[in-house]
Amino acid sequence: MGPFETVEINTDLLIVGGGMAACGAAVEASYWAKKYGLKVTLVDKAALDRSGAVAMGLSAINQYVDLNSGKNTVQDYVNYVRNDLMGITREDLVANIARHVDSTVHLFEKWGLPIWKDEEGNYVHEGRWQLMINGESYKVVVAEAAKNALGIENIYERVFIVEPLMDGDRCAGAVGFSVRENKFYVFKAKATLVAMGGAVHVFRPRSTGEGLGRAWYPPWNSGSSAYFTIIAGAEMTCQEVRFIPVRFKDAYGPVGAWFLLFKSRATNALGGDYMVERTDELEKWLPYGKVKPIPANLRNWLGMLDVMEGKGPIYMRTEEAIQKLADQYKDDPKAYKKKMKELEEEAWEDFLDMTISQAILWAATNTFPEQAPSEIAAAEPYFIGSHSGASGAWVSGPKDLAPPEYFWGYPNMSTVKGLFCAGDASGASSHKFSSGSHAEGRIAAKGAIEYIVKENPQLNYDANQIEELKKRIYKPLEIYEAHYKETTDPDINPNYIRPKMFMFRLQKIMDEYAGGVSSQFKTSKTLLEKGLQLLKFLKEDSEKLAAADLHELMRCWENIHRMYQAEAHMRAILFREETRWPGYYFRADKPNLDPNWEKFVNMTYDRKTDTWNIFTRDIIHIF
Ligand code: SFD
Ligand code: AMP
Repeated sequence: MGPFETVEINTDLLIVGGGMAACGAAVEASYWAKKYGLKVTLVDKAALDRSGAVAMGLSAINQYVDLNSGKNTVQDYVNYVRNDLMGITREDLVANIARHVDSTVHLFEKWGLPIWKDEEGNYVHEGRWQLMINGESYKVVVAEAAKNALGIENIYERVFIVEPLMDGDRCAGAVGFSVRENKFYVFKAKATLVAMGGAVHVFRPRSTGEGLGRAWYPPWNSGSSAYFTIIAGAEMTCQEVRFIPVRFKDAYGPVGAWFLLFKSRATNALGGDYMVERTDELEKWLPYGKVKPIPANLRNWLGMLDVMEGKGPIYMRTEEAIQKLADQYKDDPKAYKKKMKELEEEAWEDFLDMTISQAILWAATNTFPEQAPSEIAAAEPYFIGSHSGASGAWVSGPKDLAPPEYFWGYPNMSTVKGLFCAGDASGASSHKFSSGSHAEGRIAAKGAIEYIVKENPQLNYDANQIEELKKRIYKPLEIYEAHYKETTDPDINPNYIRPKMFMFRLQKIMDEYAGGVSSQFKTSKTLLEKGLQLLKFLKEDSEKLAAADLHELMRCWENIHRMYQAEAHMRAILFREETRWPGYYFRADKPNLDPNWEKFVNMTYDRKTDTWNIFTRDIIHIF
């Protein structure tokens, strides 16, 4: 392959990623950039219309605080998030998003997103914070607004960003390659906003050979945000806080609409309701065992205990929930029939809007949700700072809310100058979901423009450094080309490892040593230490990754990104000597919650010496 042309783009603000946070950033940055005569550029590995987690659409907006109604306050939302994360939360960041998220939702509606309305014209709530939407085209609607704001000439699609460009301790842009053309991209920027989503397929998924690629979160979110920020030297936080969602088994359909809108129960195979039968267990996890709603990880944990006792499978009682809702109309046969039809439609639409494969699985297994329950199960771990996990970069809070310890100049700037983060890329501010990620993208973009205007950094670029990066990034193509003819089967070769095999090795390590599905989410100091040893060998072998084409080259780099997320995770779990989120992971050698560990676990990585520095930071309450 090759030669590879080097394309240089000079800009003021570079937005890396094209998902919810990046689209929010694009809209906000364009507004301020016009005012100050600045240039904003966006780069996405895929196509904006359907890239990222919202590719298939969504059926709910999970964060809407509804401040205008007077029913909820910002503090209510902060309390909810803090409790759900067992106390580990940056209140300033959560509050900042909560006070801005409603306006983002109103923008979505203005741009054409259909939000369900009741007879009085009010939004239909799924739960206290969630709104129902007809969201199959959610991402298309949000992307269109971003494209209109930025101008198509400022958007680069199908360019995979590998890593940051640095000027000393400042972030000075990013480098990557086109996955379709022989072009190496060098983006030189005064500020860079990272929004490349979370990480999937770090752990072995439940769906392996037969359904590989099916996961709850998108498999193409491969830890690029984490890698980019770690390599830049940014302080990271909550790397131990993975998210394990309970999902409809095998096609990973979300459960929120069932639990909240349909008010369904989940029961074990014997009909027992673990949320009722196991309330005693919650006493062990006080004070968080007694909060309402019960934290997501504890809800998981109660179900897991049933499975470990042989009471599985666990079922979502769809048939019971639909029947109960329809029964309210049972005195009027016509109204009853109409209601049943409506409920059936809502049940199917929930998945058709968001996780089409779940609807396909229902069809393939002759499942009628109004007649029979469906199996649910705890999925493999994901790294997602925007949902019920918290991993990401440690970022500055807003001046008016953050205590001095949490403020260093510009909202959402990481500890690296000029490097901003939002959505899954920023940590310790969970439960932002699609809407809050968009709002946080807007906050971060405004902060980044302020940084450019105030500091106007004059950056230096080392041409040799760029040439070296280019060589290193394309190296897997050279390795393959040099050796693939030496064996009959190009998959098996003593000179290289292909990215799929490399990913399987990573997933095996994580699954068996860091508490994946097959280890029932349990791990310990000794297991983690062994896992880290094996990861070291994998890291050595990453130098031998080989790619047959540009697509496979992307797979190579995706897996290197995943590997760094994996290492940060294992080191953080090892460091936190307690079990704080039993339904996310269980440290079998430290089986209790320890109030002394009500702290953030943060870390930095030094690339030159390949060493990690891990430490704690205090939780400072602002409410
Ligand atoms: O039901 C590179 N989410 C839900 N949010 C809601 O508000 N409501 C729901 O109903 C939600 N549910 C749900 C959700 C997600 C999924 C997959 C399902 C169901 C099935 C969560 C939100 O979607 C999520 O919180 C946000 O999308 C997070 O936003 P952000 O911007 O942090 O991530 P992204 O949207 O995935 O975008 C990532 C972008 O980065 C690009 N990218 N670009 C260049 N170079 C690289 N190396 C890159 N790596 C990645 C991607 O292409 C993408 O553009 S429910 O389950 O709760
Ligand atoms: P999910 O589909 O599981 O991602 O959930 C969507 C939203 O509903 C998230 O905000 C969850 O925290 C919330 N949620 C899901 N199940 C429950 C439950 N049983 N109790 C309270 N909130 C829930």
